[in-house]
Amino acid sequence: MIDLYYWPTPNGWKVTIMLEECGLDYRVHEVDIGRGDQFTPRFLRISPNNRMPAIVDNSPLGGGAPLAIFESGAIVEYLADKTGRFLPMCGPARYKVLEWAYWQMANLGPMMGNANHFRNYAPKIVDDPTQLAYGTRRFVGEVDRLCGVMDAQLAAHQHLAGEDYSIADLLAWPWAMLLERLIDDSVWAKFPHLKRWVDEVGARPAVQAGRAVRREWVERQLTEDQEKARRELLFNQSNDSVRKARAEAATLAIK
Ligand SMILES: N[C@@H](CCC(=O)N[C@@H](CS)C(=O)NCC(=O)O)C(=O)O
Repeated sequence: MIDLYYWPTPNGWKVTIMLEECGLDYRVHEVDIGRGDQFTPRFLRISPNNRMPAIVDNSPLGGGAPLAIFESGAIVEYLADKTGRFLPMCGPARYKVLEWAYWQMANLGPMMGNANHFRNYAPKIVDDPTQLAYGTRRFVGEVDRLCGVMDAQLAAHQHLAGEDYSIADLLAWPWAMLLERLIDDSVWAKFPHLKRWVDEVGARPAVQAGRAVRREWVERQLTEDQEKARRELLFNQSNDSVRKARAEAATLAIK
């Protein structure tokens, strides 16, 4: 059994999609990042970067004590190695998949996250709109560039790392399918091969099941005050936000 520490966001869906694709048994634990669950010592013991998703595999690959892993890319790569699915075990094809998996982790996710921040959250926090122009242009421009990278690859290949569906696709899809919401629907006319792939991957039953896990948690309506507190918690962090809890976390066992 795998314990999944989760909140329904693109990085969380990568892991639920992989768990569904592999048919693994898992138990979902709520990490409400707007309420501050990511700062508790118990969670920091598993995920020292105070970010979800994270897992604890109680029957880890290779045996031994329960294994805690944080970072969605590392979790998905581990599950691929554990099950022998969606990532070749060796040889050039493995590195082609890893190339695109790491590309997603270092590029598409962070750039879309920052573009979303400048477009949708920062205007509610920063009073002077001229302060937002540079950041918005920088990150929305990077997202546009990255869409071009994916579109060219998907014009030549069925999937991101070649002809086969792999962890590269299921890591990139949860972000890519949000492009329309981040930019607008003109994005698909500009990147038709990307659109073809978003639709095909999105039609997979495991992708739909993974995307739906605990969807109701984010459908709860927050009051204006709760929204404000959530923004304060998420966008105002420093080392001091976790220093005390981290010290306590060091004294805890994984389970
Ligand atoms: N690179 C990390 C990013 C994880 C991440 O940013 N998670 C966000 C939600 S999508 C989070 O936990 N945020 C909590 C916070 O900002 O305190 C991964 O892919 O696992």
